[in-house]
Amino acid sequence: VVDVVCLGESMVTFLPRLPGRLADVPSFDRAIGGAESNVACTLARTGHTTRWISRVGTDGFGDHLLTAIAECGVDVAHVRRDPLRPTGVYFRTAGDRATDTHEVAYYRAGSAASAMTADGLDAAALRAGRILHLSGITAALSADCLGLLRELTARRPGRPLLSFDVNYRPGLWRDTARARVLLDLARGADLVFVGDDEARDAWGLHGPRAIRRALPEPQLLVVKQGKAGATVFRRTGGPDFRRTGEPDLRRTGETDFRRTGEPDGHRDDATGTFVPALNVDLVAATGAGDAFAAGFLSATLRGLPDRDRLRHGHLWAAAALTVPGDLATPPSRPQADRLAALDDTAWE
Ligand code: KDG
Repeated sequence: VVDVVCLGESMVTFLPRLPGRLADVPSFDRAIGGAESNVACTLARTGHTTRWISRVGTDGFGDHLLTAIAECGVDVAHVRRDPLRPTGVYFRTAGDRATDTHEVAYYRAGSAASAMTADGLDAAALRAGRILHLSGITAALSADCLGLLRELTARRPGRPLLSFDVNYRPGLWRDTARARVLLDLARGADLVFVGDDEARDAWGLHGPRAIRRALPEPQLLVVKQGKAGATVFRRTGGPDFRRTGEPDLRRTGETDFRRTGEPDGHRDDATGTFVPALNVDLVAATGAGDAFAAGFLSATLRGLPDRDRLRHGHLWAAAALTVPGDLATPPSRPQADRLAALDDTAWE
């Protein structure tokens, strides 16, 4: 069994050598990007088994993505090649560090990945993970991709634990009203990551509690609050957690169930668990959300308590915030465990 299967579009990314507007930057360095493959690569770098499922063109950019992602230790054997459609690419500027704003230019309309459908993918390979990780970016790529996400987020017996990062990308949603579909998709997941800024911009929801009220279904809801930190809400017991059959989560749930002593084993945690983020010198925020998700998922696979899951998320995000590209080397497991175990005062 693979620890985490990630599905989504990846692109060859062009990062500027110099700051400035897209109109002025003279040269770029090639890197790789793609929220879901970032999660797969980051997890693989710390020893988890991961698989990335997608489609790329038969062009050189497709070759490069496959090689680079496989070099991180990710299984890419189930990525399909499309001879008729290109691999997506995108360019971005270094942006303004103070405001963390940058320009992004996507060249991905009609890409190989935008033609992903459930029929065109290997269903057994998709289901083979303890966790299947998806993101809302896929929903914006095409009607086919939205259909695929709808299918994968449908609550069906025997599916893997479903992790969903909302990843609202305004540049991909011409019509903000359409982004409400991300809320429906998130409702089908067991574990959801969402930024409070994304929830405000895409759904008009303000603050962690309002988000939880609108999204009560996921067993775990993680609301990222930018530089302040993140809050996790957990629903213990109940049919959802029994259905997932994910061993570490079940163990945690049973302990909580015995402690709460509620007859149906169901308890909503209305306040959530908040953990402050680390203070870092920001280089580029791109990829930090993916690193956060990878850290949280790693700790989840290891059955760590919620507070430590958030701490691992923050630690891994800090590594990504301090490099220009999407991918950073996360702290080693012993290092991360040592830092996550520091007492609360060190984390304030
Ligand atoms: O999370 C980082 C991603 O946003 C970046 O790699 C590009 O996947 C990407 C996207 O679609 O924006």
